[in-house]
This record gives sequence, C-alpha cells and structure tokens, in this order.
Amino acid sequence: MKQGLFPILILFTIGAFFIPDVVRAEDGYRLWLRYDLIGNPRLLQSYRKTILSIHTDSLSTATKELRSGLQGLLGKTIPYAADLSDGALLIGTASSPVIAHLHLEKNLQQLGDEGFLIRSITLNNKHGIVITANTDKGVLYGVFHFLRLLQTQQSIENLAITSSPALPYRILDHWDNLSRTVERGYAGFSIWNWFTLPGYLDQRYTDYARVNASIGINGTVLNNVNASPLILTPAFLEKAAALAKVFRPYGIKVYLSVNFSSPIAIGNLKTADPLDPAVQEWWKKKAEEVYKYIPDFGGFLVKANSEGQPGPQNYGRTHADGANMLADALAPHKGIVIWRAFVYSETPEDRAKQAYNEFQPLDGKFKKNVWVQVKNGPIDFQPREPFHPLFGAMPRTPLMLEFQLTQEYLGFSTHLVFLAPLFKECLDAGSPVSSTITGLAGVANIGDDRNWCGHPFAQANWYAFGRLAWSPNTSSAQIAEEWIRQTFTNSSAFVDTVKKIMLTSREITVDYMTPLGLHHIMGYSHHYGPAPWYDKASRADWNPVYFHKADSAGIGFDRTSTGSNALEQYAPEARTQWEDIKTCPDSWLLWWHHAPWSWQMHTGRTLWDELCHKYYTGVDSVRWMQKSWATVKDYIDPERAQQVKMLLDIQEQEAVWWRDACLLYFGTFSRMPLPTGAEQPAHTLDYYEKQKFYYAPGTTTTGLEK
Ligand code: BDP
Repeated sequence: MKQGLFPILILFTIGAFFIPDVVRAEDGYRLWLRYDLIGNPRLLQSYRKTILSIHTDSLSTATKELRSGLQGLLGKTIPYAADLSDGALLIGTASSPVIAHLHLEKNLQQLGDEGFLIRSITLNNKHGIVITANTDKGVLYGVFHFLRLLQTQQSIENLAITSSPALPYRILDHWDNLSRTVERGYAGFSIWNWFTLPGYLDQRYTDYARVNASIGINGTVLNNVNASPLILTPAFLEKAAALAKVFRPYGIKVYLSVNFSSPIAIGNLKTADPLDPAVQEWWKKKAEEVYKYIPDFGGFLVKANSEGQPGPQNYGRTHADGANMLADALAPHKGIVIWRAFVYSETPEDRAKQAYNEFQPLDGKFKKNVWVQVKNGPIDFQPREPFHPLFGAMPRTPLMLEFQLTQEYLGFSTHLVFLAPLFKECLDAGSPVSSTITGLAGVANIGDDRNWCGHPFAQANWYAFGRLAWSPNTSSAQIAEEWIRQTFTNSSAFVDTVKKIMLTSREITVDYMTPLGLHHIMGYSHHYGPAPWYDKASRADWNPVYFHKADSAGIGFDRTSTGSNALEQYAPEARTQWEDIKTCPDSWLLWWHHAPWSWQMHTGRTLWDELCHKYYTGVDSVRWMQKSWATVKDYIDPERAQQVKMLLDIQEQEAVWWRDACLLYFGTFSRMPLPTGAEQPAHTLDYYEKQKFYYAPGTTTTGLEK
C-alpha cells in the first residue's frame, strides 16, 4: 500500500460507519420520541445557550431520559454539574437537596402524586430551569413535557408550567392472547413474547414504557379481555412480573384480564359461583400469590357474561356479586377490579339498551374498589355513536371510559383516521361523561410491526389517547400539531397541511362508511368493508340489516318512544337533542329515527340525496387527502412518505367500495337514482355481495378474496 493512502482509508471506513446514521431509513420505531437535532439553527443556538448543565442528586429514569433527549436534540452531551451554575437544569423531587432549598412546596401541593412543575428561576444571579414534582414519577412526566417543548420548538424562556392529570387511571388494554395473536390487532403479533419471557427482556419493553410515560399512561392490561385462565398460573405470573419490573421505573402498573371460570379451569373447583366460600377463598389465595410476584399489581379487568364469556350470571348472581367477590380478594393489597359493562348476549330488546338495563340498577351495589368500564357508545366502537347512556346514570359508581384505538371498525391499520375528534365528541358530550369518569381505557393498537401500529398515522391515536387521558380539554388540533412536529417535522407547510388531513379524516371516514347515523353495516365477523345486506347470522343483532332497517318507506332505527325507546335511558337534556326528528342533527338521524327516503334534511336535500352526497363527498375527500399528501411528502423521509401514499391509495379504493356497495344496496329500497353526472359504480350490487373476505379468526391474517 502506498504511504498516505492508509489514513484516508481509515477515514473512509469511519465515515462509512457514520453515514448510515445520516441516511438511516426512517422506520417509525422511535414514534414521537425521535430526539433528532433541532433543525432551526437560531433556535438550536438559543437552546444550547440556555441549557448548559444538569444539576441533580439522583440518576433517575427521568435524568437519564433528559440527558439522552438533550444529546439528540442539541447535538451535544450536557454534563452533570455538582453545583448550581448559570444555565443549569435542576431536576429532582421536591424533597431532594437540589430542589428543597428553593421552597417550592406551596406550588407543589396542588399537584398530587403525578403532577409536575417547570419553572425558570434566577438565583444568586444565575439563571436556570427547575423541573420538579412530589414524586419521581411526576419528575419523569415533567421531563417528558420539557422534551416535548424542545421537540416542538417552543420557547423555553420564562417558563411557568404546572400540570397534573385530570384522571387518575390512564390505562392501555391489550387484547393480546398468550399465543401472541392479537384480537382485532392489525399491527402484527403481540409485543409480549411469552415464549422468551421472563428471561429475555426485549428492548421494546423498555421503549414501550418510555413512550407511554411520555404521554402519561400509567397502567397496562397485558392480555385479552377474552382471557385465558392460564394467565393466572405461576409460569405466566412470572412473565408478567418480569414486564412489571421493566415498567415500574416508568410509573406503569400491570393489570391482568382474568377469566371468571379460573377457579374451575386452573383451580380444580367444581364451580366459580361468587357466593361459594371455596371460590372466594380461591380468589383470595390467588390475589395473594399475584401480589407476591407483582407487589404493586394494579388489579383485574373482567369481561363477564358477554359474548360467551363466563360470569356470575351463570350461577344466577349479578355483576355486582361477581365484581365484589374479586374486590374483596384484591382489597387487602389495594388492587382494583375493573368490570366491563360491555354485555352482549341474545336479548329481544334493542341491543343498544342492554348494558344500561343490566348495570344501572346495580348503581351503589359495588364495593369501593370496583370500577365499571363502559365503552364510549352503546353499541360497539362504531365510527360515530352517541355517548353511552350509563354515563350520568351511575352516580355512585366510578366509571372508566373505554375507547378503541385499534381500528376494528375504521379500516384496520389501512385507513388514515385520526381518532382524537371521535374521543373528544364523547368527552365533550357534557357533564354526564366528564363528571362521572375516573379514568380512560384504550384498546391498544400496538403490535410487533417495526413501527408498532401498522399505519404510520395510527401512532397518532395512541398519542391522542394518552394526551386526552391526562388532559381531556386539550383540543384535537393541538394534539395533532404536537404529534406531527415530534413524529415528522416542524416545517410549517407540512404541519399545516397534515394537520388539516388529520382533523378531517374521521369525518371523512364516517362519510364514506356510515353517514347520517348509520352504524354496524360492516362485514360479518371480520368487520372489514361494507356488507349492509348481510342477514345470515344466527342472531338478529349480529346482522347489519337489524341496524339500518332499510325498507321501501325509509331507513334507520327508531329508538324513540314509537320504537325501541332506547332514548329513555338518557337524561332529559341529552334526550331533547335527539328525540324530535325535526330537530335531531343530521349526523345522528338514522341512529334515532326511521326516516322516509324523501325526508327533508337540514341541508335542504332529501334523505336519499343527502346519503348520496355524503358517500360521494367521503370518496372525494379521500382523494383530497391523497393530493394534499403529495404536496408535502418531500418534507419528510421517503420511507414513511411512500408508506402513507400506498395506504392512502388503498383507502381511496376502499372508500369507493364502501360508497358503491352501500348506495347500490340502499338504492334497492329507495328506488331512487344516483346523482346525475356522478361517477357510476364499476360493478353491480351482486358483485359486491359475492365478494368474500377471508379471515382466519384469532390471527392477524386478512385479505379480500377476489
Ligand atoms: C368487539 C370485538 C370483540 C371484542 C369485544 C369486546 O369485535 O373482538 O372481544 O368487542 O369488547 O368489538 O369485548
């Protein structure tokens, strides 16, 4: 080798190692905690001047996160400093020496166990920023908030922020099976590798905890509500305990879904009757065992007497009998029972009334540590539902509000649908909801796909859930903007355009799937695509025809006093907005009323014309999303730009599928034509009806059979 070439080669080799960092493919793994170098040089300069050292006396999870976040964002290592110097970030709990002498106790009193304070201070002519709280967990939340300010390029001058969560329980519910399949999961298999736990602790478990803590989520139910009794066997408890250990420093408690028949399935008892002393004893011992594995275990989540799951009614007992028995077993350990109100068994009544009928009379009968978990609407996570009538109707029972992040009824992980507006619609429905809930539960949309959620934009629904559980008053626009800036870029052209897409996406989806209050008209069992014609299920209320009731006179489910009278389950204030067909908002019309095809809508169109208008607008709007995305895609990495483009293309085709299938079918009742001059369906109704969707239940395999 010629002299002189060697150093160049070394340089080249070193360079090659670093290049991938620069051009690294963006795979979405980092979610909204990307911590990339601040792109705006002026801002970077000012942040660098303001943040010179970290002054702390404990190397906690919070300080480590802060340090690694700053390293990425500021492109340099921020040193720990033993003394308070100019430009210090002071981190610690209120009682730690670096904070105690600042005498901030008064400001911290209101913040409870989880709130935090971030404040600019000047002490002995030295400027600094304090991040503190009453607990380590609060400090961690404060650190994540501070990092969010930097990631979204906010000013960090004159900070005076206090924040504490509105709701104490902020829990993700995983519908993950022990086989690693995920019920209604569209992002791969379960992230919990039950085969290699407890010995192998995947980095994903830590990142999962970090990401959740960054949005204030403080609990996780590891397994499916359709629970395998095996989760309570020592082998699985050991695995759950290993996860709990990883999550603990991030303030996340583990909960488990339990099967009500566990005493029979794994306890060798002959019954699971909640009033049987042997059954009660079994659960007490089981709870003791669980707490030996997981000392800060959160509690049990139970789906009972719903969709074939066992429950107290199998023994002629009530939901309260069942829940109270488990509550007694958990009470000595400070655990809670979260008992789901999603009941769905065959009844001659309107399906929408069942949960209220079974649960409302039990108000006041539950033990103190029982929370009743209610889905946002009375049917089942549809694109639009009115809020559940149990909200406001159980004043003596703490209620958890359950949202579905996984898009079972909203296009799986294929359609771009930002769910914050859907969540807000329920949260903002008034005091019945806001005054009675103690927490939010979100059915997780997470799997082992590299980007966690399948669709790059599905991550935003996880983010929105956490942000709203912490602070339900936050607007959808703010949440979208924060998420875009952290997940993609701060470029305003991109932020503005993508925010518009996100904020309208849910309404667009309602338009092309279930406009004007239609609901539950999707494919049988797999729940993908349109099948309003379906009437073959053995139970009436499994059939879409049950829900839309289209006939030659009109369409919609009469739930007023002339029909099922589900409306009577609501308080008068809520009732009045829907009761009268003349004043009922168009968006709810067919949920509450069976309206004639020629009914005059508030827009001036007839019902049939409005239905067509909505379906056509839905499709046009997806095309608008495609075009808008094309104008801004170059602001971000080509990988995610292309993924979103491909998914939007599928969404467009499927919006057309929904529109054409539904309008052709409903047209057989209205006998009215599609709008003149409008794009005509490419196929006949018969073609759509014959399409088969293959789906292997319990797996994540889906696809349309051509
Ligand atoms: C329905 C899902 C079903 C769940 C059920 C539930 O289709 O897979 O088990 O909700 O919430 O929407 O228990």
